[in-house]
Amino acid sequence: MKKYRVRVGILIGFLLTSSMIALMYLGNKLLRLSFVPFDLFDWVARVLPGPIITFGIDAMIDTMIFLGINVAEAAKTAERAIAIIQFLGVGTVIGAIYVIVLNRVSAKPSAQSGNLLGAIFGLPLIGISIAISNSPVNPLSNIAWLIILFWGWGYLFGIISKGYIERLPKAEIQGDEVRSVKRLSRRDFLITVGAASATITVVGAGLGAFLDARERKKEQAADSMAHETESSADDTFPNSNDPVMAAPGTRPEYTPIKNHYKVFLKTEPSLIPAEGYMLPITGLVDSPLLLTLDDIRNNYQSRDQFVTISCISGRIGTSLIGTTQWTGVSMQDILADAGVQEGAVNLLISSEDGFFEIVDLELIASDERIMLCYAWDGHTLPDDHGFPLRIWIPDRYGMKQPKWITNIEVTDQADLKGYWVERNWDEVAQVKTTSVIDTVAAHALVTDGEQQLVPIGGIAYSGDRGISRVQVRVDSGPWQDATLRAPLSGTTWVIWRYDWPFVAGEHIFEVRCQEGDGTPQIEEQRQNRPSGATGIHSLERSL
Ligand SMILES: Nc1nc2c(c(=O)[nH]1)N[C@H]1C(S)=C(S)[C@@H](COP(=O)(O)O)O[C@H]1N2
Ligand SMILES: [Mo]
Repeated sequence: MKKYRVRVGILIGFLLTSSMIALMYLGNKLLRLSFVPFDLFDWVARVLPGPIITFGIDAMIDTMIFLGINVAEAAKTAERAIAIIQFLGVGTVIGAIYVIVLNRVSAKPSAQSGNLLGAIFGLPLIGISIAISNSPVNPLSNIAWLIILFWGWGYLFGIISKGYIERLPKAEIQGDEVRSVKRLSRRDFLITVGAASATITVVGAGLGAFLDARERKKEQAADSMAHETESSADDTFPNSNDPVMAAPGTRPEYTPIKNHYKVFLKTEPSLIPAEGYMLPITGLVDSPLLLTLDDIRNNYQSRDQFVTISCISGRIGTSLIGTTQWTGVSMQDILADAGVQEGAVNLLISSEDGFFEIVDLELIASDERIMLCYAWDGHTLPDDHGFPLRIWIPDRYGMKQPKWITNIEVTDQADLKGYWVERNWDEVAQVKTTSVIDTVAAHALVTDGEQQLVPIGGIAYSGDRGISRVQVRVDSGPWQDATLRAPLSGTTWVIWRYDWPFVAGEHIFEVRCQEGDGTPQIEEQRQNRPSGATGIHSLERSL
């Protein structure tokens, strides 16, 4: 029997899997059907032990920082690319195994064994996808679509392999004994298969990308309309009269929503349909509640708060931080309605994406600011940022503050841990006070008499503990006090600036700060894990 080479199986696996990914992508963009590579990736990320996940994320982020890539923007893109490569790898390896097994048992490839292969590849993945997918399409349609794809993949694997094996190698065709040259040589056969597969891949992926771009454009247009009508204009801000102006190049004090960092577990953010949404508040309560979004908006006193939120996994100088206005209702008011019973110690908050966290009831009782939030920047909470509801807890990193809340349970269990706490991140996750240099604005010199000054500026942030002092030093000289702009609130970052007497050359700029009560920020370099990064931020500039 003519041998079926493993590398041919690898090639066919690669081609067919690429085409399948392209079709899945198209199905996802056209009809919002599941995109299995992301589901597989999300599932793997959830079941792998915490240290491996953390190692993987760290390695990815270190690489990006090394390459000078904006982490906040690029991290998800990288994850998605890895997800697709992973899936492609699985399909290709399964193809190779098929060939190895056939050779072992001296069997010829066939449609039947191909079907079996498709089932082996597809059934576990269909299970995973149905369990974890973001797809809003009903599961039966998704299952049907995925069965067609995986079955087609396996069937084609079988018959393409069969066709390949039955064709004569090129060398034999060129020999004398060949009677009929009508049959393609193996090489030509593979080229035909490759061309067909490449066509499907390119057309599917291209059409999908086109639809995606169109959808995004629409969303952006809708977004910018929504946020233009809002009077985000600075003159309505509480600090609009402060004469201290940010140094040119400092990040905006109030983060445009589209630039706000996003962190979410899965490859894609969760989507909760507005229709029919209800929040159950259950457990150790006198009267369990089932609240609609309107109940929450209309039946409780609403409160607005300017808030800076940041991610515990950020490094010194992180871009995973942003400021906007949060609107919601005090958790105390809602719990008062439910009536917390004797013995309860924690809230267990669960989210659509499988995320969960606990909040200490004593903390809630001591801080009326803790809110169930339904709006950002005066508008319904954006999907990416947790629609319909998220919680705000002052002075805690984002990891303690679930988005996309689906359930709140009042519990007497004291030893529960949240999603990231189970994965060895800090249980309290109090914000570590930090200061960052955003700009050394050598292009925007100001003159003070004879002297030319370079505006240097950035932010300082301490959760809700205030900032009383920011200091800058150049080339390890003396620490100089910066000027502080009044913040939007006691729970946002503070914009600072320092006008430095210009001296040409290469310089190192450093910044440090103190909290409201004079407590200095921790200057010692500590990595983000487990409790949030500390250390002095510095910039090198040649002027
Ligand atoms: N349901 C859910 N909530 C979540 C997360 C998540 O992955 N799922 N990530 C948390 C983390 S780690 C951070 S830093 C913040 C980020 O909020 P943002 O994406 O709105 O900036 O959300 C928090 N809440
Ligand atoms: Mo985070």
